[in-house]
Amino acid sequence: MNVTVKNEKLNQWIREVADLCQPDDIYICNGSKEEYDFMMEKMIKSGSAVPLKKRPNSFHFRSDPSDVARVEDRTYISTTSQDDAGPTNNWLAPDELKKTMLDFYKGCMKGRTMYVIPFSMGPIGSPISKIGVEISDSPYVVVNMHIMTRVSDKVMGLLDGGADFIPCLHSIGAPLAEGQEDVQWPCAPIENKYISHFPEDNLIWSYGSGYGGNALLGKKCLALRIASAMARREGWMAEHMLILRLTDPEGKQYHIAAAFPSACGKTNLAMMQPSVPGWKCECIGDDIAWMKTGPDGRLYAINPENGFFGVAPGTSYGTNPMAMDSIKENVIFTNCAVTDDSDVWWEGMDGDAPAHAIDWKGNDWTPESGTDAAHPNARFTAPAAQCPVICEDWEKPGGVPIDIFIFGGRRSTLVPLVSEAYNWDHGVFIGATAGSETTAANIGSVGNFRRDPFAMTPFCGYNMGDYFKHWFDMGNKLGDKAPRCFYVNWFRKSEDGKFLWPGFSDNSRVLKWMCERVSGKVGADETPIGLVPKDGDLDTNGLEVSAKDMKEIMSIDTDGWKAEIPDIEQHFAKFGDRLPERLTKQLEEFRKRLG
Ligand code: OXD
Ligand code: MN
Repeated sequence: MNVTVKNEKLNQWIREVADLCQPDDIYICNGSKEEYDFMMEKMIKSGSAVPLKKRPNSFHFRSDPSDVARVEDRTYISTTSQDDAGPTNNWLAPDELKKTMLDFYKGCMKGRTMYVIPFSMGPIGSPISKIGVEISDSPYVVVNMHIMTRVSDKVMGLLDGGADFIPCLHSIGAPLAEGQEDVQWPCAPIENKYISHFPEDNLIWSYGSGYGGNALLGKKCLALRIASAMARREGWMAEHMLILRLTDPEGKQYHIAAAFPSACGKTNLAMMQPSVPGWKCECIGDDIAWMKTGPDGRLYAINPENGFFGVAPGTSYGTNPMAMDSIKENVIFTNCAVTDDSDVWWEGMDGDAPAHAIDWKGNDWTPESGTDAAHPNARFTAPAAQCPVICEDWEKPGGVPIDIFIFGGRRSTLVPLVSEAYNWDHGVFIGATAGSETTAANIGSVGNFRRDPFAMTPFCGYNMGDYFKHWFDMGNKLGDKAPRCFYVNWFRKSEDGKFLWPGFSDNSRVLKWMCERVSGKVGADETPIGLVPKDGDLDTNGLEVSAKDMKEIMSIDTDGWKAEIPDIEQHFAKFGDRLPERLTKQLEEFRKRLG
């Protein structure tokens, strides 16, 4: 284990972790294709990766049935004072949490290789990017990090030159005793899993899970939880937002950043192909936006990621053709079904279900089985560059200027298709009160309503009251250059339980209206909840939605909104004196508008 790197902080950390976790071996990753192929080869031999004959250079993995999603209940923001983590985060004191986790980490990599993964979140060298180093004992993590982040010896070069980095320690928590045979997906039991963040030290410790956001630490842990805390300190924004560019028929570009909770269609919207003629949509990112003010005072966004970790079920040529075309080759699939002709399949894919497949648990499956063939949170990991509509500026170091913010969630009732905030403060109010029905992206119940401010509830690395204040501070800084704020709901249902809005490519109609608002081409009607399209302004040409349903989609049920007020009050009360006065004022004004 004679490993030395030139960066002294990194060198020392590698040594400390190796002493603690006692791996058999240490391997420093360089991000090369040879490295990727070598790791895959190893995992094919061990039986954890299955090559797919129908998709070149693509592989399928099956996780342990207990390790299928993010574990919000086991996720901690560990600050000296509990108040700094706030009411929406699990908290343990850093000393206590570190002590517990150090006990788990002791000898946890025995029988395994410790991989050191230097990565950049954001284009290497961009002034908005950050370097992380993940230490992990999971080869599955290494290959996923190759796709999701920029793993490269160029990053090691920057570290050699003294660049700072965010240490991200990960172990699956499954040491192997001498001669012990490995299992297909080693991990620790749920009660021993910890996804811990120490924002005061810019430090991440994850133990016990090998799945997605619990284990690929560049994504939710670094790019959202730690980055949001850094962003607040440094005056920028790290948000759970897709980024897209929309170009109108005259060639004018608009950049949109949209925050929706997990598994609410961010990937679909990010790659949407407009049904309105003459409009073009290009994808910049599907999950995370890092935004800083530029020299012209506008807000510029980059996508810190390098790939898509998308929810597979429901993805089809009907719902997201660009995603389907992004996952033809060089993809890692997790927890899908595998067909007899060696392809993946999931519920909602185009065409008929296969007559027989092996389901995500490894069992024989037929359409008569009555169970899901793919886990509802089955995922694909695909390089962003493979998306046919990836924007040519998606890696522009300085980012793209944001014109529009969209907030939203899954609400089967009450919330209309679209409304615009009256001003920045009202925008912060609609973001702060956003709510959604829960999805399978987290372990826990599905379909329950929860307030999910700015879709950041699971991802804000500090007190959310302070996070609201940070939004107001950013508004002060941006002044009249601030993006305009909108709220959407693609998921409203009729009384008989049918979706009222077709969604997908027809969402372009809503985006078009937003752009026309920004360019001053259309007016809007004032309502208690915000500004809504005037009759005829929302482009419904060729849309197969009845006038009655259109009316219902846009209807505003004043009594229903009045009934929301006590819940919003309770939601705000949780933040105590950390709740900005400006939000209380917004609630007052909302109440008055409702009459
Ligand atoms: C994701 C999530 O994986 O939000 O993006 O869960
Ligand atoms: Mn997400």
